[in-house]
Amino acid sequence: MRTQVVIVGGGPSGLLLGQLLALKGIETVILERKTRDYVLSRIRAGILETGLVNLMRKAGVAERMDRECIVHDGTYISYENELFSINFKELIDQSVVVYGQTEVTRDLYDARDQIGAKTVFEAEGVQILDADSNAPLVTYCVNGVQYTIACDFIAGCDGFRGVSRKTIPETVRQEFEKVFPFGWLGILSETPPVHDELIYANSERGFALCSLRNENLSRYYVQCPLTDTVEGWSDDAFWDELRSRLPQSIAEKIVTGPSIEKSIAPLRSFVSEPMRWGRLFLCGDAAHIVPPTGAKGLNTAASDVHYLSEALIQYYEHSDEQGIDSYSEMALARVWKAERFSWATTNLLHRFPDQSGFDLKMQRAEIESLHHNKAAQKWFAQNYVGLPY
Ligand code: RFL
Ligand code: PHB
Repeated sequence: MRTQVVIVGGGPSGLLLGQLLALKGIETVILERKTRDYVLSRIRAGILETGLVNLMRKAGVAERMDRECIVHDGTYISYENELFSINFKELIDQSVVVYGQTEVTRDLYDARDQIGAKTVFEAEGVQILDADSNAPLVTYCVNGVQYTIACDFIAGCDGFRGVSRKTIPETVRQEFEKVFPFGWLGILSETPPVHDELIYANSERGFALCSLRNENLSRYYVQCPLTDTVEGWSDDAFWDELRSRLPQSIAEKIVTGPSIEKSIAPLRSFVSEPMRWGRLFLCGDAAHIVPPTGAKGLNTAASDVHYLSEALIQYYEHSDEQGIDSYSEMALARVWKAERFSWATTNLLHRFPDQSGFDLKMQRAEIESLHHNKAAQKWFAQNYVGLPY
């Protein structure tokens, strides 16, 4: 088999890239390790920057998103019993939208079905061969039968635990990592959200986040030790803990109900450089991870997809290699800014096991500056809605 671009990973990065390339007549094959239902059952991001919203429109997959998404002109931050808002619209005349990653992925799979592009599910043992030559190959197995695809390029969109990044030799690859000493316990519940905008809470008992998917679907998180397990957290214990971390006026309005999903995610900052090796390009979580505090993961994956799709289109339409040559540098410049914002908001809003009295005073001073200083708010707003690309 032969195709122009093999995309390893059928998550949002791989699917969006496939769609943008298909619009220009560039043929792709997506190799996904799991089933479609499995990919669609993962509850992850909820906040989309304008950049991603625009890419969805450019890819021709925005119809349902434009109809169903909820526009948020700002967000709320609480510190113990105080609550204040940062209004993006007033500060920088921009906003973000609430539309779940599950929905983004579903829309992209539906669009891929419509164009009849090939997606292989349950592709096992994917291997990328000769990526540093002009004739790379990708091999994989389905039901024990091995297949080989010859291609021009490979897009490694296979997430943090995929094979693509590890294909880049250790002599070339440099990894930068910070693992935070806590995770997020998240639940999804079919209850009306407590607030119409998100609330990021720093409390004595740790961080909490009130988010949502729609008017009857709430998403809440609490910071928890990495040793905690989902089984160890009953729904009642979760609701009690969440309430204890929110200002009283909010806590008393929480509508509780059974959780329909409950999971624990560790928090990590991670970047692998470079994002290109020969004809292999890394995209999204395959190359970088952010702690979810700034809602940047999926959005940073989207900016990679933008740079890579433009580079490949430039190559196929004009035989111009300038875009593919500068991809890694362009993508990484924006990645590091998102890493900085996510790291800074994580440090600002969580309680750390070894935090001293001085550290707490510094956190409080920074939150107060965000509360009262327009310049600090503007910096936060610009980063939260997403830096331009
Ligand atoms: P994904 O989504 O991990 O998809 C990778 C796909 O590759 C497949 N795969 C393989 N396929 C073939 N062969 C292999 N060897 C393979 N290995 C893996 C996997 O099955 C999978 O389908 O990466 P992608 O596409 O780069 O997308 C990245 C986003 O998923 C991620 O950044 C966000 O979910 C992060 N994130 C958030 N991002 C935001 O922008 N806003 C948010 O509000 C937000 N909230 C979150 C989040 C992530 C969270 N968790 C659970 C980590 C909240 C949470 C709790
Ligand atoms: C979510 O709704 O899942 C969500 C929202 C904002 C974040 C992280 C996750 O910063």
